[in-house]
Amino acid sequence: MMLLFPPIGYLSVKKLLITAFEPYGNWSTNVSQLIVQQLVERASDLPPFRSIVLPVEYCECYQQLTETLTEPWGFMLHLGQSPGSTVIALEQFAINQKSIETEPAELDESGPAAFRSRLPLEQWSTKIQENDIPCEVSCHAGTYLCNAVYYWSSQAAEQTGNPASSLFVHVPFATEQIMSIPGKTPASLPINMLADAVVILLNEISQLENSEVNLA
Ligand code: PCA
Repeated sequence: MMLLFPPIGYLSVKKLLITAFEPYGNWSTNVSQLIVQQLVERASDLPPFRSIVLPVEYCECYQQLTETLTEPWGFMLHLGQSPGSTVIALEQFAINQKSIETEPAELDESGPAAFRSRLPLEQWSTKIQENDIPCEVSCHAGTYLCNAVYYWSSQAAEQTGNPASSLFVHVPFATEQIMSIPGKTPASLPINMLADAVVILLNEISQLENSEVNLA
């Protein structure tokens, strides 16, 4: 299935940022990066976007992200890999906590305990499911870098007066990514299906009212 982006929504999205992560742990690729590559290939059918690939290390990631977030983005869509997951997960909460590869601690001692998404995630999840792609709204993005990026981005969105301009999406492995792994292969979905789901989200994002996300 190749989804075409309806041109009507294009004009409203002025500055769209999509972030992915570098490979980490035992994996030589990160599905978020593979999806961005697919989006770049489909760029002529999509609204203009800029993509960055973040390192999976707290300090470096924070530095690179905050530097990028000094620009006024209309929307920030963050993608991350969720090993073992069977569905695309639209994350509802970013929590002020880190505990993986570091001592348990708050991400920001003076920050709020959590940010809750104000986007119509259930509606968006249904849209994706209607295209036969497994998707759900997930409570929160865990306590690793994905959650940290969502927290820092939600904080930036709040500070710039566009609280509904950030979303984190956790993505299962792509089948193409794990086929060569010896032994029992983990759960996965085809890369085209994962990219299609993100295209559906971009379509929904582009249809948000300007007043909701201040895309101008
Ligand atoms: N997934 C990890 C960090 C980077 C990524 O792609 C996470 O779920 O936090």
